[in-house]
Order: sequence, then C-alpha cells, then structure tokens
Amino acid sequence: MRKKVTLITGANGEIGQALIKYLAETQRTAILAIDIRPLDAPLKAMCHTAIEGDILDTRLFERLVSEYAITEIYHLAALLSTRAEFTPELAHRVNVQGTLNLLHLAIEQSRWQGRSVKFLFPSSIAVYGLPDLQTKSYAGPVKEYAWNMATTMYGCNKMYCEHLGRYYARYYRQLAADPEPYGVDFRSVRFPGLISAFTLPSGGTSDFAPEMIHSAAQGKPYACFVRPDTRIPFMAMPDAIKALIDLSKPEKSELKHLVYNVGSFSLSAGEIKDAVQKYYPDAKITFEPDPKRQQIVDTWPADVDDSSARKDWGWHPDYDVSRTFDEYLIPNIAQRYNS
Ligand code: AKB
Repeated sequence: MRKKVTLITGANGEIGQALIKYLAETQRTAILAIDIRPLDAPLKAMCHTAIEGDILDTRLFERLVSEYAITEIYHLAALLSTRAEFTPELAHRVNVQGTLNLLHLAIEQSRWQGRSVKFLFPSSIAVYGLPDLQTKSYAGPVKEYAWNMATTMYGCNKMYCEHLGRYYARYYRQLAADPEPYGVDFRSVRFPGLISAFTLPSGGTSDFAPEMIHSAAQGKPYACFVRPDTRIPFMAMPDAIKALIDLSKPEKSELKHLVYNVGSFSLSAGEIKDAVQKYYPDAKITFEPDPKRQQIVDTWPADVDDSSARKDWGWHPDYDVSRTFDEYLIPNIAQRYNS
C-alpha cells in the first residue's frame, strides 16, 4: 500500500514552514516535504518524510509516484520577484518547468488513484502590471481579470502557471483518442505581500514591510528601498495559510473560478513605518528608494478586489492591520529576538 500523503514543495520557505506547522497541529494528514535545502530538525519532525530535493529532478518524482499516494499538493517552491530578475532563465526553469513537473505528477497520481489530485498554487499580485502611478491610483482594488500585464519574470511565471493549471484541470490531452479521465483539481490564490513573525523573507520586492518590522525589533536601522507613498496589499502569514486551507475545502463544483484574489489590508510604506514606530519609537527608519525595485512595486496594485473569493468560498481575513501588529507580529517578533 502506498502511504497517503500531502506533498509540500518549498517546504523550507516562509509559506512552507507556516503551512507545515499548521497541518501538523490541526490535521491528521501525513506530510511529504520537499525543499532544495534541508529542513531544520523541528520542522522535519512534523513531517512523515522530508526530502532534500529539486523540483526539476523528474527521476525524484518518478520515485515518489511509486512510493506514495499523493492526495493533495501545495506547490510553494518559487524564486520570488527580486531574485528572479537577477537570474530570469533559472527563475523560469524553477517557477514554470518545476510547476509543469508537479502538474504532470498530479495527473499521473489522479489516473492511478481514480480521482483528481487537489493542487493548491500560490500565485501573486505580481501578475498585475499597472502602467503608471496615476492609473494605479485610479484602478483602486483590482479584479482578477484586470491589468494582467506582469512586468517581472516572476509575475510572468505566475500568470503562465495559472493558465497551465487551468489547462491541466480542464483541457489536458483534449484531442487524445483516450480522453483524460481525471484532470488536476487546480486551485490558486493570488497572494499580496506576506508578513511573517517567524521567518524573514528572501528575494521578494514586497519584503520592505517585514524587513522594516524585523529590523526595528532588533534595534537595527532600516533604509526602506521604496518611497513612503508606495502602497500595496499585505497579509499576515496566518491568513495566507487560512486562505490555502479554506480554498482546499469546497467541492470542485462549488468553485466558479480556478484563481482568486485574496486580500487583507493595504498599507503605504510610510504607514508601515508609523505602525512600527508605535511599538518601537526609537526605530531608525529612513527611505532610500532603489529606482529599479521601486519601478516593480509601482506596477503592483494598491489593493485587490477579493469579492469572488468571499462569495464563492467564504474567504475573509482574520487579521486586519491592528490585529496583525498587536496580536501577531509584535508579541511573536519580540519573543524571537528577546529570547
Ligand atoms: C514578492 O515580493 O516577489 C512576493 C510576492 C508579492 O509575490 N512576496
């Protein structure tokens, strides 16, 4: 008998670590974790199996298909927007070919299991590309179908992988003599900038928010790489996990779309500074915009319209700005740096 597992790629990443902790605490699912880097011991102990592996290694997936019954996949591995701009071809390989490898694994598992494998995919506000600040201001909270003009390799990758997911869900091998019996049960949320109290971001262009907060908590000065007026949507990491879990629950037939915006709160970098200095009045926070990274964030929307997610599967965030700082970030970050 193959062991029934939930597969998590990017297990060592910010979302991966938070998801493993949540699943280990709340669900009976056995976790098969994959990351290019070894998992820390406490995280590894929460998993049935933790593999140090590459999502580009198809031989690894051939082995996994023979050993496990993978009922659900959370495909979190990715090179984020800033890092991807230094190695765009590598980013494409990891972000797109890696996702294709996982979708193919899901199809093979769906055939063998006789039912669709659930495939949760974190997309991003990076798929949006507002042409200028005036349009960004007028656009307000954007709908899923608006301004899909990504300006980064990462945003292009996420947009294309949304389409790949739709293809594997509804049109895979559509002309074959033997039609595909079960497509992949692909489900995706477009995340805003995520802020974790327990991990530090790496390689994102929305990272100025968590970097500012964690620097203040360590008493370190922080030079913010965007202007104070720069506004994008953000979300506390617990709500990101809630969105993935809540989207995994409905019957496929209850979901009108495969891709949904999810939002929580929209803040400018200046407002984040004010919120941080409420708790760390001596925090030395300056603004030294990096024109190239600024240009990327200026194409991202000030906010997202998540009414479809609220209507179709009851999405609502648990953490608004105040609760994010008061109950989640400040107490946990203080513990992290003062223990
Ligand atoms: C990034 O900054 O690249 C990510 C994202 C907004 O998807 N955090």
